[in-house]
Amino acid sequence: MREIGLSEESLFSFLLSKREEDVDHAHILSSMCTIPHPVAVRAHVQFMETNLGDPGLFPGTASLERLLVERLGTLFQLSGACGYATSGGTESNIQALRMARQLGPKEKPNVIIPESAHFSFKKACDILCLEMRAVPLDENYRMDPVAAAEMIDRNTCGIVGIAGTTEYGMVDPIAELSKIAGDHGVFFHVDAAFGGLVLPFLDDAPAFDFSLPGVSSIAVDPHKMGMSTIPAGVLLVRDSESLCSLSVDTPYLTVKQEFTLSGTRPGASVAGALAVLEYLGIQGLRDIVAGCMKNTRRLIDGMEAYGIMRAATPDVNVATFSPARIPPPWKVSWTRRGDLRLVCMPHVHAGAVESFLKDIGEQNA
Ligand code: 0PR
Repeated sequence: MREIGLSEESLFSFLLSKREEDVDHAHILSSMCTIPHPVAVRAHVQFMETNLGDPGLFPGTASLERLLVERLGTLFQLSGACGYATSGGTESNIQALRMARQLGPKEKPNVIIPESAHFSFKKACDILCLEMRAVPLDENYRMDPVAAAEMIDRNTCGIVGIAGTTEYGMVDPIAELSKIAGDHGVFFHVDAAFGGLVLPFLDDAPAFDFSLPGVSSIAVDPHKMGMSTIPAGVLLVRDSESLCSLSVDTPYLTVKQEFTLSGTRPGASVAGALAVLEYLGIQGLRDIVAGCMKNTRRLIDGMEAYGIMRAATPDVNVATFSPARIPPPWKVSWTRRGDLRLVCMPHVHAGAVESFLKDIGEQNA
C-alpha cells in the first residue's frame, strides 16, 4: 500500500491506461459475454451498494430478484418457479449438483454428464466429491441418450444436459433425457447458461425447459445473451423443497436461512439483468437473437466460400470451423478438438462479420 494516496486525476489516468490494454470488443469473436445494454449499465449504477445477502435491508432489491426469477421461470414455462441470482453458470451448476447430491443416494454418488459439458462441472464434482461419468457425443456433438441411460445405476444422483454447448453451440436431446431421468427418478439439471436466452426466441427450437416434466433445474446467464452487467446468472428450480435442501442457518441476518452459495451478493447486476428483460421484452430479445443467428449463418456461408468448412451446424449462435489462419487483431478461440470457434454475440455486428471475412479471405488466399 502507498503511505499517501494518489490524486484522483493520477489514479484515473492509471486506471484508464490499464483499461486501454484490454482488447476492444470490436475484435472479440471468442467471448460468450458482450457489451452490456445501456439500460443494464444504468440500473447497475443505481443499485451499486445493494447486498442481496441480507435481503431484509434491501427489500426492494430482493423483490427485483424474485421478479427476475419469475420472468425467467415463465419464459421457461413454469409459473411459480423458484431460484435465485447466482454469479453465473459456474455457481448455478455447482448448486444444481449440490441439490442432486442432497436429494439422491448417499453412497458413492455419481452424475451423468456429457463430454461436451463446461469445465464448471469438473469443479462441481471436485467440490462435492461426485464421480463424473462422461457420456460420449453423437456425430453432431450432442449427448447420446442411450449411452447416458446405460450409465445410470443405483448410485446415480443426477443427470446433466446442455442447451447450447460452450464449444459447438449444440442442444442435447433434452426431451429424451427428461424421460430417462423421470423413469429413474433422478434429478435432471439443464445447463442453458448460454442457450437459455436464445432458444425461447427461435422458431422451431428443440424443447429444453420446464415444459418437460423430468427437468428439475435450469441454469441461465443474463450476463451472456441477456446483455446484463457481470456477474448475472440465475438458477431456476422446479420444487422449493429441492432448493431448501441447500439451506443453512444464518442466525444473525435479517433472514434465518439461506440456500445461496455466496453470502454477500450484488443487487446491481440483478437490477441490470431485469432491466434488460423489462426494457426489451420478448419482441426486443427476439430481434437481437434473430440478428445474432443471421450473422452466424452469414459467417458460416462466408467461411465455406473460402473452403474453410463448418465443424457443425449449430443450434445457437456459435460457429465452428476446420482450422484456419487468423490475422490480428481478431480474437478467436479453439475447441478441445482443435476447431476454430467464433461466437456471434450482440456486439458482433454484421459489419464486423464482413470485415472479418475479408481479412480471412486475404490471409487464406
Ligand atoms: N455453462 C455453459 C454452457 C457455459 O458456456 C459457461 C461459460 C458456463 C456454464 C460457466 O459460466 P460462467 O463463466 O458465467 O461461470 N462459457 C464461457 C466459456 O467458458 C464463459 C466465457 C465468457 C469465457 C467470456 C470467455 C469469455 O471471454 O467460454
